Amino acid sequence: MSEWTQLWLDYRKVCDGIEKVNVIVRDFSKENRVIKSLLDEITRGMKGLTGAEISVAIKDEFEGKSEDGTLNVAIQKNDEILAEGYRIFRKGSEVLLEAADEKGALYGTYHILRMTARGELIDGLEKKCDPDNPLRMMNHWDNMDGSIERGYSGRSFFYKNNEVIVDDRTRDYARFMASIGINGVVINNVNVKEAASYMITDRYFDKLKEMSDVFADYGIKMYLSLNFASPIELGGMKVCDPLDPEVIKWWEDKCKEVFTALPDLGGFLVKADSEGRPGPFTYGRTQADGANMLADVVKPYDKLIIWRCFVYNCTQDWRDTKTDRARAGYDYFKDLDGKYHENVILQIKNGPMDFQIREPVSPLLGGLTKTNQMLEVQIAQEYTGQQIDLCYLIPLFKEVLDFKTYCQKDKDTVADIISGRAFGNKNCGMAAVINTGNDKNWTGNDLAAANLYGFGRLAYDMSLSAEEIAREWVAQTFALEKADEDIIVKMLIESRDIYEKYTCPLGIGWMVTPNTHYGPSVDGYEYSRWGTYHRADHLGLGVDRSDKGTGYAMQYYPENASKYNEMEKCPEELLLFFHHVPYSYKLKDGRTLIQYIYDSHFEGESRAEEMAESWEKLKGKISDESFKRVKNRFERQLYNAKEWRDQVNTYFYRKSGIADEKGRKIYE
Ligand code: GCW
Repeated sequence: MSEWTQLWLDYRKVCDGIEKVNVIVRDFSKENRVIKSLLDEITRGMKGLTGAEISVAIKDEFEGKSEDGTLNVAIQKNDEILAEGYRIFRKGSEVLLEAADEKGALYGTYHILRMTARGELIDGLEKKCDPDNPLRMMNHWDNMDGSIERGYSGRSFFYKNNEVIVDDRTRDYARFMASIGINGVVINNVNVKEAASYMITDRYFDKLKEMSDVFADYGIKMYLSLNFASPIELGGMKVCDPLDPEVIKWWEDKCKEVFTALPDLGGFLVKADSEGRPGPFTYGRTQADGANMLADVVKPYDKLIIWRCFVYNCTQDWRDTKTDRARAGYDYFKDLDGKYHENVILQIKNGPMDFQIREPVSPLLGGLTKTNQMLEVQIAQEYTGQQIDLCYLIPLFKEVLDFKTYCQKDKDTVADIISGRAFGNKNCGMAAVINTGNDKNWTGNDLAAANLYGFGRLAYDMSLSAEEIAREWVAQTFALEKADEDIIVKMLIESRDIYEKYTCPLGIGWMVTPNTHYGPSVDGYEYSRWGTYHRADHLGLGVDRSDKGTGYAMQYYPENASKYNEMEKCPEELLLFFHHVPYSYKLKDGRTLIQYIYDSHFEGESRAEEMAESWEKLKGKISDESFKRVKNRFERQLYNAKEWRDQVNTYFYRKSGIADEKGRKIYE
């Protein structure tokens, strides 16, 4: 038994009637590392799924006549297809896979295996796929001591005791990523400290080169998070001012060293001036000064600087109701639009705060029109259940992508902007803070792997629906009868709504246990320095972000600003994000706000119970181990849901003194 599962690449036998699979590769070089991986994978996959004998030949034509029970797969080059895209055709026993490059061929191979697993590789098939986003990245928050910041599935499989690990698990990880179309991986935490600062020194070059080679076999570029204060910490300099010629010279020498040792490295991700990390502000410089300096230094090597926009004042005084953390990203970055160099990408979290279960879309997305933008989401579920509570996040990501920013007449959605369709740029895409660790099942909760799978598939093809993605993942992971597949798909699809209902209401966010961010603590952050308040009193709750409050709503283009600015027009799911609302305020369905809070919390908890019950129906239909792991997570989720329900209800009952109309149990 392996120490880890194969996730959706389990390749158990699901297909009858194929006895022989012949694979030939035309035009591509058989020495190419990606083609080698492709051939390994199709051999392994087809063998597993069909039980067939596999023959792989690097020649132009199949030999002999194809007999019944034979599948002939030809992989060939077609320069007319876009980079990293592919075409799949099936006619009779012949399957043709065409791609312009090796990566496209590899993605197409995984698609063939996916369809085989689902019985969809049928006669007459024609499938055309081109990637929507140029960059499709995973961000690891793994530390070199083996811990993972906001990691909920064990320790890092990249590092142990300040050493880099490269082993079979690295290769399996790369396979999983390639199978969902990921082409970039940042391997270390954005908070670069201690040993991680030395990743750009010869202490780690050899091991990192080994890792980057494994990734390259699967068409994946490795990236590193960078410590902006490296000139001080590694170079012994007094400053890291981005405009200081000696600092620039230090970076030039450093990058020469780094890219000589690690030629395939894609570039650097930088968290600067954020939550105690160093940055250009210390020297009175702008974010653009910092990003552009590094971008110019890496340009001769054709590398990227991905610069995070998660910059805000984290030493706020809760008494100050004018400062608004939600405003910060836009305030710091908007005026510099157009000043960033071509190989800089600004990486923007989906919401203006921090990966809450419900937030408006960041107004920076589309607020910037002359700057490369990349969307950052988090599948690690820091605030959305920590891979204990089920929370399938693809519906949330779809909402973000579909959001109309009104930045121009058409092609103005977030999807248009980050894919480059809106402004014709190529340095852009999507990144996810990943949810993996060295747990046997990789993601703590087996069902949390749906987010891992889903993110990659969505980043490649944004037209897929949340349900289609869920179905693909369930089918490949569990290979169940349709009715049982439906049970899991339904759970996934409903899980976000359920989680939202028993936690913080109507976009207010937070109310979590400080530091750990799991479980309720309504006032946990209310008097803290982090800028995350609900402002509840005896009359109502919510943050006034209208033009009469912090003015945040006005950061949007007028169509959205006018909607968010008025309580009556504001989408209800975001009501408390934008307004301080009386408990007696009537929602559209006639219920008062306080009644809505009670109702949603009772409903969320009871639907979580139903979800846990429906899992019981799958006993004996999936592996016992997997069944038990998920069952255990549901037990913990139910405990959590009850705590949330009761603490939130009691809190607002005590504040408002208004009883539940339905007379349910609210503790006093
Ligand atoms: O959500 C917050 C987390 C921090 C994290 C930070 C960030 C890596 O609580 O742990 O630090 O966001 O995104 O930089």
